[in-house]
Amino acid sequence: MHKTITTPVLLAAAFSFAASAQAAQWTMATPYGDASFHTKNTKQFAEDVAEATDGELTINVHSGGSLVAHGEIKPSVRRGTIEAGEVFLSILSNDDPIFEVDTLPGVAGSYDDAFALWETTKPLITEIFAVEGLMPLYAVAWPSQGIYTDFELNTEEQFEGLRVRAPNINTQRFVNYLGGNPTETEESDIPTAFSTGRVDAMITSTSTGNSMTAWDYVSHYTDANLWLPKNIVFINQRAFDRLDEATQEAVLEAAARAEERGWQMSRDDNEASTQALQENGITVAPPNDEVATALQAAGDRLFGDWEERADDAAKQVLEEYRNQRDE
Ligand code: PCA
Repeated sequence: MHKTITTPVLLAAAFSFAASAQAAQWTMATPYGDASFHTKNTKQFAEDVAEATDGELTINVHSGGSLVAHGEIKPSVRRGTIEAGEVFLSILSNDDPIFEVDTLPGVAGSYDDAFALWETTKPLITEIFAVEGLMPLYAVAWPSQGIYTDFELNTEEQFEGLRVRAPNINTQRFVNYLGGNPTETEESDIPTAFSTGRVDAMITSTSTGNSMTAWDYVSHYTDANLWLPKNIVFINQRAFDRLDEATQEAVLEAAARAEERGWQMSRDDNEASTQALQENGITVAPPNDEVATALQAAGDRLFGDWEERADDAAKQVLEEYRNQRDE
């Protein structure tokens, strides 16, 4: 008799032990390698969450596109195959033109402006993600984008037929307008693209030039300050809802810290990477007048394109950002 009463109690106690021992495990994918400051920041975020929750939530970060290819990360998080992901925000431009507003020339050319653009676009981006059951956690800018070549870039004609690696569709359009031949290539495939002769040049940041050892295949970096595109980190809403309140709070808090830390890391990495490029023999210089004029003309066309594609909500947000910036 005694036994039949105590057993269920003991079982319940054992079960609750088992439940807390079975802490949540999330899988997260990012296309960027371990040498990228973005990945370092994201891994720190995962560590912060594990620490703050005492291991109740562990996030396993798979970097370098090793688990899920870049284009599959958002669909995988949406389906819940993985719980979290990081992508280059502007690769989502086919879903909505608001996602590529940070790869347009003349919109935000400094870290302060880029951050203000993020703050202004965040509510709309969050809304669009929510429709798919996704929740953005934070976004961090790359340093501004420039042009890597294996010659000194000083005339407009040099763009003619130049095979340029670009990280998204918008940058490909830009290359087209300059007269070049764009190829979309993942960051991790950059060395192969050069070594197999598929590309002669690339558009990316000092950071990616540094982490991909650009000096192995190019000699010049034209610091054109085209735009400061962002990575976005997001999670599956259902996975988040399954966490208890304290764990949810810990995730949001760690995300806020990751965002703040990440923007500073970007600034610092830009400086360190510029130095690394130079130390490894790359000539870093701003565009001359002729090249700057050509970039401006291509940029104007790119912007015109975007305005045709963008819906009223996206245009309105851009307007809001501009009004704030120009105040
Ligand atoms: N590095 C990434 C995105 C932008 C950047 O600076 C890349 O080139 O793929």
